[in-house]
Amino acid sequence: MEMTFRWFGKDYDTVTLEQIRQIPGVKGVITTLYDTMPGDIWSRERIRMMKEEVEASGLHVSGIESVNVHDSIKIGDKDRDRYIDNYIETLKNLGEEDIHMVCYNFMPVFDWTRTELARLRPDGSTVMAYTKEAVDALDPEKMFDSIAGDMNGSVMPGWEPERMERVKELFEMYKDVDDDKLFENLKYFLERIMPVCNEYDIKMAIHPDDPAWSVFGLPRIIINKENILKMMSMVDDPHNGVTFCSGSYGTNINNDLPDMIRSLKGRIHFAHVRNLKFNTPTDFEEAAHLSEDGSFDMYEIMKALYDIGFDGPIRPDHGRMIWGEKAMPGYGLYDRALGATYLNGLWEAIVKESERCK
Ligand code: DNO
Repeated sequence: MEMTFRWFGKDYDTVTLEQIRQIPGVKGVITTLYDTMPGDIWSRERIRMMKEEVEASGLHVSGIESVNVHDSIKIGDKDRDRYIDNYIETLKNLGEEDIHMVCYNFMPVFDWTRTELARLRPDGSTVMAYTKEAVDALDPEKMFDSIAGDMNGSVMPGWEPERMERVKELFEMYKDVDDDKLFENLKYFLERIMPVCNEYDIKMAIHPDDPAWSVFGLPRIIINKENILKMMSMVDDPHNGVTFCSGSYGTNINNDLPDMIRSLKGRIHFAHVRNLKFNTPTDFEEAAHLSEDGSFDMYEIMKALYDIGFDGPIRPDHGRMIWGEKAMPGYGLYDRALGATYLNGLWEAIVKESERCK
């Protein structure tokens, strides 16, 4: 595996490339052109500039998170082919610039959803949290307003204000889309992009729906082992793979994370590893990466990745806000750097132990 760090670009991130470079074991960043909209074509020139900027700091681009998918594609609207053509153009341009992993999601309307961005923990850190009761009581149109105050001035991925202004319209557009239809639209999209992914060796890594269940009655399909295996077989191409995100699949306590990892051998192209702490089955908060701080056995997660021969990029995921840092919720420097170091430590121990037992 290769330890990486997510970076939103210098105009959007409080963390600098110079800081990332000093995190032990981190050589690559996962980045994006954050100012592009779903459906835009990413030009080669802009991709090259992004790469050069990252490389000038001594790091390299390990992959993209995300090239977002236009709603017309998810809905299966009549203009979807135009947007798929644009997506293909972007993939080609990324391939030409030697970038080979693209994370994306197929979630309707909202990307990941939390009900609190700064829940105070007993140690004084703040974390993102989710309670089902809060979602049930909330009008989806008010979702953005209810969390906007805690964004620390950042634009959070999937929660761009321009998009949130259109929530009502978006809900209307998705009204005839159920799980089956969403699966069909995903299949159509994947079948169209696979030839270019093969030609340029671009590994597509779908991000799970977070949380891994339907919110506000919207269909959500990338939520469990059964569905993800269905997706793998419906377009059976090694370039059709997943981002294994422990914090997203782990929202559903019935998902056995190490078992899911083992069932996806060869198809995990990217890993997000983080821990959650469940207070009740419907109330969880994001913990430190350390197993003891949350509900997951992080050793078992890393061991499963090792056992399937995972060799793609991995990154620590949402961190707590600690040591007075003010940053995009989940994406500060300090706690994610601690997470990277801890995950690297687990990995080193697993590798050495396994080699000793051979
Ligand atoms: C949240 C992220 C997601 C993820 C997208 C992938 O912090 O993990 O926003 O990047 O769903 O497209």
